[in-house]
Amino acid sequence: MMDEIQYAAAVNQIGYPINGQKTAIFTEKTSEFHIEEEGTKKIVYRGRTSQPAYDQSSGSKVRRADFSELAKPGTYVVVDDEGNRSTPFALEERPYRELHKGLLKAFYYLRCGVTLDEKYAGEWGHESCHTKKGAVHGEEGLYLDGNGGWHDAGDYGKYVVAGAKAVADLLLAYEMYPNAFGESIPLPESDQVMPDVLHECKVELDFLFKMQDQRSGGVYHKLTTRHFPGLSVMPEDDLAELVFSPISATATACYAAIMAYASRVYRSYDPSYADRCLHSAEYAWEWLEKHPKAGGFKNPPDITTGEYGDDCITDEKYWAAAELYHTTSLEKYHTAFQQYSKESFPKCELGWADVGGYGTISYLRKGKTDENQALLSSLQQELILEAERLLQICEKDGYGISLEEKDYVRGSNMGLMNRAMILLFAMEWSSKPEYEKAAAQHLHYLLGQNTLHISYVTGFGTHSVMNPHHRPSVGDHVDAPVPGMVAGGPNRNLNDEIMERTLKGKPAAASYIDHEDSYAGNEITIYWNSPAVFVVSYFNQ
Ligand code: 9MR
Ligand code: ZN
Repeated sequence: MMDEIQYAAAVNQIGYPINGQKTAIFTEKTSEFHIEEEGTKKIVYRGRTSQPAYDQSSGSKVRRADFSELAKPGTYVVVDDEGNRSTPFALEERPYRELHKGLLKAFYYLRCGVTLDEKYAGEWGHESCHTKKGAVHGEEGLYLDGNGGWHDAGDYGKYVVAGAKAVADLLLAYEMYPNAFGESIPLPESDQVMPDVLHECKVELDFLFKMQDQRSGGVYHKLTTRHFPGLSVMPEDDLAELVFSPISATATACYAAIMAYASRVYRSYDPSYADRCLHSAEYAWEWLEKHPKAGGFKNPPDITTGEYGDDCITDEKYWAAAELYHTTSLEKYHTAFQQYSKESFPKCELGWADVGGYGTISYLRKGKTDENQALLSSLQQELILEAERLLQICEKDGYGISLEEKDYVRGSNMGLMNRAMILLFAMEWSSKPEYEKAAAQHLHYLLGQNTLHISYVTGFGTHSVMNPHHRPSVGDHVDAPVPGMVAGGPNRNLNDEIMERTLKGKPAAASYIDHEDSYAGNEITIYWNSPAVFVVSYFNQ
């Protein structure tokens, strides 16, 4: 089935907004195509494809087609001139409503420390997990509560820098595109007062509070077992001792940033919660001031779970200063921000390690004050330049996205969604329609318009990821994976055994196997879902 499909046009398997850009990608042979209504087979559109062009990342020649003119709602298939049929897709006013809720619901499925009831979790429910206190590494006899939050990924660890990126994307999505969040998912906490996305982020924020050392303000890097459990171990059966890894500067700075940000967002719903967020952010900042030389995190010798190591701490401090300044308008944070901004690090990156983009966007969104004109415009300029650079890559790419061959590395789908975010940020200061169109291509790729014709979101699309490297999806005896989760995606470095064994010699964009053992290509994480929520929010307003 999969082989057959790969000769047909690659499309966004969910669909396209009526007023959006609609594209399909063909192999080099097809020059004419038509579009049929799925049920009646009535032909509603005929078109020609572009000339074939070599696409470096997929190692093949492709032709593009744009059928944006077709604006009649319905379910369609694209048929090429040899009769090959694409998967069906919808043209609708808002085709991503369910997808948007599904991507957000994934965070609910990743909740730790609570029972996932059938009422909300359906067949993917499980008992509560990881509820015991954790031992503080290096402090004999000290045990602390670390209940709650989200499991990070395919594993059950809880890592501060990863959580901060995920919450930042969700809060940005909510603040920038609130209309996308009108519908309830629903969650156990859903009420008519606060949008579900803020309820969900609160789950993680409430956990993050517990990661702060009350004696110093510093933040423990992570809370995990010492080693990863087996792949089919359900969360409630993962009973090894939990350990708070030592405080790190990156965790502390990301914590200060996300708490300062949260305090703005939650203020109108719960002022005392907002105060608590801000006080703890400032306390974390004090720790950073007292430990100017603190370096990146390294796993202690007895711990082998994810390291989330990072030697450059300037971007984390830059982000923290930006959010604290944005929230408080205090000159000391502005001074610090200006100071850090002079150093050289990427100012438009949105990863868990390179967080400069969050600092930049926070500063830009605060807007004009009396003293900051020059820095404001230079950062704006930098963002636009980055968007322009990405646009140029899109123009050369066969699938219209901004990943180059070298960018298909572990978590390439995060790179994909992060770059779409940058294009959408740029729209705020230079509303070029090309930015929006390019961002849409990134989403189309994620949902099936790629060389493998696969939707990288579990449960969404005709051919979507079925075997993610995600422990509950492996261990729960349910055939279908937990839905709404974004897989890491193609990774030309083939960093796991199954990739190494089965994908040698494949082009970069085809370096992917839908296999549960493929942690370097088929894992899911909170911070691969979160930028997808952001991007889908834009297109779901
Ligand atoms: O995605 C992360 C990758 O970039 C790093 O090289 C790797 C090693 O630290 O960690 C990856 O993140 C994993 C984390 O360490 C543990 N949870 C699952 C993450 C996704 O694979
Ligand atoms: Zn858990």
